[in-house]
Amino acid sequence: MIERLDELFGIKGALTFQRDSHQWPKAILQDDSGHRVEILLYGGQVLSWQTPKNDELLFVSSKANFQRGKPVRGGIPLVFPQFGKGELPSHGFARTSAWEVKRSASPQPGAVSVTFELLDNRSTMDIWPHPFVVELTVTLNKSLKTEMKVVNCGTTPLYFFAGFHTYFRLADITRTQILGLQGITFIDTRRGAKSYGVQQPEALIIDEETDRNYLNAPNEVQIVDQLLNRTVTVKKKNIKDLVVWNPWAEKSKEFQDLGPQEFSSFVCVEPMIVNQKITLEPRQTHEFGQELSYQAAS
Ligand code: TA6
Repeated sequence: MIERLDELFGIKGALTFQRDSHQWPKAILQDDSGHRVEILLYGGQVLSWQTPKNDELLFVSSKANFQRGKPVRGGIPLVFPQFGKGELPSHGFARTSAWEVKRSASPQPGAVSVTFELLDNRSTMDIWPHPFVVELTVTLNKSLKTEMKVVNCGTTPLYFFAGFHTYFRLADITRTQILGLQGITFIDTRRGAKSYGVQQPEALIIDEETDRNYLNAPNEVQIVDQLLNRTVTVKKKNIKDLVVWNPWAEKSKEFQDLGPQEFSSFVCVEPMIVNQKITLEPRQTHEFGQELSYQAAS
């Protein structure tokens, strides 16, 4: 399989395929400035985004599950067609499905992109009786872009929520600021409650369990890691809302796939279609994405 993927989609010096330590197929992208990204075909999940100095910008739990049918905690889990808990598995089935490689490209010199595809299948139709195509395109060109395209292949309208549940690696969450949300209304969804608030200070500093859906959020926010002197910028496109999540110490105990102290090493900043579902008429398409970039201490 790996040889076949390399033969069909490999790009010399930019895109290759390997099996990870769990023997799961993954794509490895490298741009000409030495950035590196790894993407599992399982879940279409980015698990690593590294700087040319091999600094890891994403967080993956040391206790992450690598068992088919279970989500991998970390990197950029895809949310589709449901956000959170509901009739479907938490955050939908995209992140626990097998994606196929559809195409690869070098869109401009030094850049590389690979597109994965998920189609409806017997198991999705059993729980979500809608024919669909979802494409995920990952592009690395110093910045990291993840873009999804959803196509309604049925004869009735398709309703879905979706987004990118990105885990950003931090030196210490108490020395981290999230900028760009001042004045934005959010829903506090901790423990299922639904209370509203408005982001008062310019800098959101997380010092307790935080689970907020920021509504109609700005298209650009910054995550400032003061210890590492590194700022990551999250830009969203065609996505209205932004979720900020950290379970903190107590809630972390509920996750067997998260170490007890690991809450201090990540924050999830998630461009998310969460407050209003998307409605797609038959044969209609909806495209949306995020672009991640960073400034590091020289
Ligand atoms: O995005 C925030 C959230 O919905 C939290 O409420 C928490 O459930 C988190 O996602 C993790 O969900 P997961 O299904 O990946 O354990």
